[in-house]
Amino acid sequence: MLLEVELHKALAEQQFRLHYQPRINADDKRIVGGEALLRWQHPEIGLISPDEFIPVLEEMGAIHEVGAWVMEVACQQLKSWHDAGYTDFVMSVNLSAVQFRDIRLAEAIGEVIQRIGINPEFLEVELTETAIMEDVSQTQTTLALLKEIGVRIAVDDFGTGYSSLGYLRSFPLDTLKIDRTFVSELPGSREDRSLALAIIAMARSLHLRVVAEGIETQAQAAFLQDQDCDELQGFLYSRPIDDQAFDQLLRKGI
Ligand code: G
Ligand code: G
Ligand code: MN
Ligand code: NA
Repeated sequence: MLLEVELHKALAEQQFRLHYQPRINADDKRIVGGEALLRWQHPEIGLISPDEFIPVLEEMGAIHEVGAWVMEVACQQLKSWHDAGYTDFVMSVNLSAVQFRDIRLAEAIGEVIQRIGINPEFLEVELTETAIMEDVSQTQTTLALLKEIGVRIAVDDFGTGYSSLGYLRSFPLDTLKIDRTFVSELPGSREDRSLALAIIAMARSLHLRVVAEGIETQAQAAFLQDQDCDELQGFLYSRPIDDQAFDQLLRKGI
C-alpha cells in the first residue's frame, strides 16, 4: 500500500527514467541496438528495480500509463539516434504480460510511431516466453496486429517458460533472447553448452535472430560467437546506462 502511494507520487513527480543497455553484433562487436530499461529514481530511497515495482503497477492498473510513457521516451530516443546518424540502430522495449493482453496495445504503439516519425522496423517489442504462451489464441491476434504496424517481435527470457514448438513456429517472431541463466555457467558447464547449442539451432530452424543475454565474461562471448549467436548483451559490454552515457558509448564504440 505504501508503495502504491509512492508510485502515484512517482508518476506525478516524474521520478521514472529510462536506461539503455547496448546490443552488440557478435562478429564485429558493433552496437546494433539497445534495450530500454525502466528505472525509478526515488528521492529518498534511490534507485528501485522494476522487478519490485512493475508487479505493483500491474496490480494498480497503472502499468498502461507507465508503459505508454516508456514507449514514448524510447521512441523519441530512437528517433534522435537515427537522426544523429546511427541509422541501423534498433530499440527494444519490454512489455509486461498485462500490457500484452491490452487489446489497444498495437494501436497505441502505431500512434506513437507515426507521430514521432520512425521506421517501425527499428522498434522491437520484447515479450516473455511466459506471456506469449499464456493464451495462444489471443497471442496470435495481438502479434498479427503488431506485425501489421510493422514492429519487430522478440521472445524474452527464452528457456525459462514452457514453449510449444508448434506455437513458436506459428507466431510471427523475429528474435529469440536466450535467458541469462543459460549463459552464466558457459563455457564450463557441459550441460549448459549443449542447451545453448540446442536453443541456437532451434532459433536457426525458425529463422529467428538469436541474442544471448547476461554476457559477463570474454569466454562466454567467444563461445556464443563461435556457435553463431547473432548478438550479445551483458555487463561485459555495458550495464544499462542513461542516454548521455549511451551517447558517448555510441561515439567511442565498445
Ligand atoms: O533492468 P533490470 O534488471 O532491473 O530489469 C528487471 C526486470 O524488469 C526485467 O525482467 C526487465 O525485463 C523488466 N523491465 C525493465 N524495464 C521494463 C519496462 O519498461 N517495462 C516492463 N514491462 N518491464 C521492464
Ligand atoms: O528480463 P530482461 O531480460 O528484460 O532483463 C534485463 C535485465 O537483465 C537488465 O535490466 C539488467 O539489469 C539485467 N542484466 C543485463 N545484463 C546482465 C548481466 O550481464 N548480468 C546480470 N546478472 N544481469 C544482467
Ligand atoms: Mn528484456
Ligand atoms: Na530476458
